[in-house]
Amino acid sequence: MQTDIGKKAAGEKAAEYIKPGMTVGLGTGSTAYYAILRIGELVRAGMEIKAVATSEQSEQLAREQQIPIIPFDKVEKIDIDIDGADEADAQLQLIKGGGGALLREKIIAVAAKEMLVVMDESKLVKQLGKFPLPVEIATFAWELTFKQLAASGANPVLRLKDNNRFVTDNGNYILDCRYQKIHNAAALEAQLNSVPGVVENGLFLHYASKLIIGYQDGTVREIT
Ligand code: ABF
Repeated sequence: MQTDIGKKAAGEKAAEYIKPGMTVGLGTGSTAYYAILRIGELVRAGMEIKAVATSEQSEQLAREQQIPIIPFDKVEKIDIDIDGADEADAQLQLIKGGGGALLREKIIAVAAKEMLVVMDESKLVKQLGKFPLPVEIATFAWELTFKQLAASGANPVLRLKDNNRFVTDNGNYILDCRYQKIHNAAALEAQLNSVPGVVENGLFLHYASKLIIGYQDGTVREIT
């Protein structure tokens, strides 16, 4: 697809950083998809790596590509985590979670020595917030958590899928919070984490080591 030229270029560029013997985190989304395909080619060509997946979707794709998935109790340290993003700024602050996998993605990202964020040019923004911030919440009394966030100015919307409440891989709901502009991401993350019903938020402020940005002409730009 025309729109995938940038995604494909970014995903394949990220796979070049994978070296034999590494343990790799495999992200979720249509850009990480291309990294996983390329890593599968490397594995089938004989490269020995181990992998963990950030979602059931990425685990299934990895298995189809014959990438060896190991259980988390066998993971010493993740060398490189390759994952997508919904928005990223030049300070490597991200909004993630459009795919609903933000909790597992953040658990993997924090355990990785390096996080390579693969994206096309449309994801690079001057200021985070135009993309609604996904916030994963407990299902218990979710209406009260909704009201808490609404009162704080989050302008939340309960995420639906096929007219039913979207349920994450972890059995939780997601509120998509329409801030439009996020002026102080660190302060917002602390505020969200202070709400008991909030399980995790889609602000990834301290994890990305490098943005790998693919363009429609097939070129790639990196920001570190
Ligand atoms: C995933 O990648 C999610 O956190 C994020 O929503 C998604 C971006 O997907 P895509 O690469 O398809 O735009 O990690």
